[in-house]
Amino acid sequence: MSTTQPASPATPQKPAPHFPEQVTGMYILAKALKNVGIDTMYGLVGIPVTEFAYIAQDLGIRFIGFRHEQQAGMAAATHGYLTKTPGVLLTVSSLGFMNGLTATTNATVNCYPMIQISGSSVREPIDLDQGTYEGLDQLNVAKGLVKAAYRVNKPEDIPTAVARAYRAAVSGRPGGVYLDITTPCLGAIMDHADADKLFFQPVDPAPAQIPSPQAVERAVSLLASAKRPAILLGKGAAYAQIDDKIKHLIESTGIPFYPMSMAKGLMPDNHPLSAISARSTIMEQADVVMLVGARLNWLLSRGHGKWNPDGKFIQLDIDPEEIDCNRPIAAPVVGDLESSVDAIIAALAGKKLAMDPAWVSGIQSESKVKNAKFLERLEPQTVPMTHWSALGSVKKVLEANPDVILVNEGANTLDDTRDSVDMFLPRHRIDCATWAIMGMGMGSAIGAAVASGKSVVAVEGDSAFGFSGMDFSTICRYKLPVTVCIFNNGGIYNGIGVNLSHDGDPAPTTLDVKARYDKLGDAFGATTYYVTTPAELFTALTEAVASKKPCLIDVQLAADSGKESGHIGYLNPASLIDVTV
Ligand code: ADP
Ligand code: TZD
Ligand code: MG
Repeated sequence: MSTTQPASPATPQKPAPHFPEQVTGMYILAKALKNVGIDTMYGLVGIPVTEFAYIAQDLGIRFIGFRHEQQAGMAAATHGYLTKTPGVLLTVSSLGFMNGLTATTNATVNCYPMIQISGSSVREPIDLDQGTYEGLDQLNVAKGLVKAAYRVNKPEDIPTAVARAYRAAVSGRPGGVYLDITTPCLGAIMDHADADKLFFQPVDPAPAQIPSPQAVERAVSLLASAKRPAILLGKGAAYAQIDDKIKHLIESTGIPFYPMSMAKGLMPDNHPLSAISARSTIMEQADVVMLVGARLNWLLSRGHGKWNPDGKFIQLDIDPEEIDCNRPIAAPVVGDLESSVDAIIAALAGKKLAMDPAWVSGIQSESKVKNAKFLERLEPQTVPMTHWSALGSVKKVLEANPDVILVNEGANTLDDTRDSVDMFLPRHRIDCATWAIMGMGMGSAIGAAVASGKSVVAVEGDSAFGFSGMDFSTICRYKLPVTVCIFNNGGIYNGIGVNLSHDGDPAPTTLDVKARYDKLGDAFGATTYYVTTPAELFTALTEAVASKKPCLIDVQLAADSGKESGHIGYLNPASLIDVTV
């Protein structure tokens, strides 16, 4: 690692600072990031951030360069989710910033910590709307879409700005933070010795937030009085990395648990207390439900619909504003999950639970019957393949490799994969989550592989893959152990849509059922497969995972496999009966 600011192929044509006595804002920014522990940056360079990326790389920050900023942002967000430290996204001004902002906003919605750092053009002509290069009032665009947004105009403010962005990303409810750094600030020159005095380590950036003893007592009394209690685990619980405490809470009480999609694996899906196959029973019959890092949002019918109208909720969350937002919460426990779960475990000690033993045994026998029935769905070796026959093979391979991280997006491809593939380890399933966005696949797969060093399999609908497909090249360029399976049924939901005008154009949902996606992989030197039977898929995926190299598997499905909107067709306008969702 060099100790002076290095020159780069992109060194701008202006008087250079005298090294090593002087440094630029770019150097201070890289040093400030390094100083707070940032070791990886995802991004896409150009004016005015190219040289900064070179400097950061030279200072030992790994730089993963993408084809599209949105994917770099998805990678940063996933990095943040898996590590509890902010993932960092670097973008250029205007459109680069806007492309990345989608991911930063999505991270905010999903409570993933990340920092988008964007260069921005000279302020004066932006403020006077004089048509400067890539001119956009980025700070004001970002505000309202992210958890916090700051602009830095002076190099001496950079370390403070980085510390503030870091704190904002990881403290309280985590989220996306925007850091705007103007071109003059990046290029400004300071004495090295003066700059060195600016760096500091933020103390305790994500402080514990201890729940009040009364709140804990109220929650525990309610839980203990329940005849049919359930614990609902969300991705906040997975994020908190308190896996042993969650296990202890569940196993010591014997209360059945239901995991939301990304909380699958926090407790093994096949655990005797798993109620994953008894969702309706939990909703309709539980008398007390304890939400642990899960929001009562659309994914849970916002607490309405099927839910037992007389049921009561306990909610453990770090954000006090989340409480009561859809349904009255009888026992809110506001605090960080580690402190809250600790306090609840302590307060439960010696308390007798009123839980009816028939509640657990009922859920267990229901699960047994349903699981056996579900497996029958995956068994037929149907050719051409359906989502189910393909997933029969994917399930076998992934369950034999439980440490592989599964990334998943699509409609039927999402819903059916989530329902088929059991997870056994925490934070091993990453999907399109709260916003159900398409276009997180390649970015999240890259972020997961880089942040964890583990192998990743991305199971992608053919439409979903299209949103981020070009960044498969990034997987290849960085030689990541990622296998991408594209479930090609030729369309959004399926490939049998009919154009009602019959003018020869494809239907709105129709894509390319005959496309050979494997050839895209060939272009970038990946190992590729084109499979048409479950047996071929099993062999290809087994080989691909074992290779720990970039692989792409084109999984040819029948065009009529899949239904409109997967499992959430009821949200379409024509069938939106329950307007509460
Ligand atoms: P899911 O989609 O899995 O149901 P959500 O994203 O809706 O999960 O909910 C996650 C919740 O977890 C958010 O309300 C967030 O405030 C909360 N949360 C995240 N991290 C923590 C933490 N460390 N402690 C307490 N609550 C947390
Ligand atoms: N655009 C964005 C950014 N997010 C979206 N969710 C959509 C559009 C709408 N949409 C869905 O909700 S799922 C989906 C789209 C376009 C793709 C479904 O098709 P697929 O999966 O090929 O990925 P299946 O297996 O064919 O259902
Ligand atoms: Mg499709």
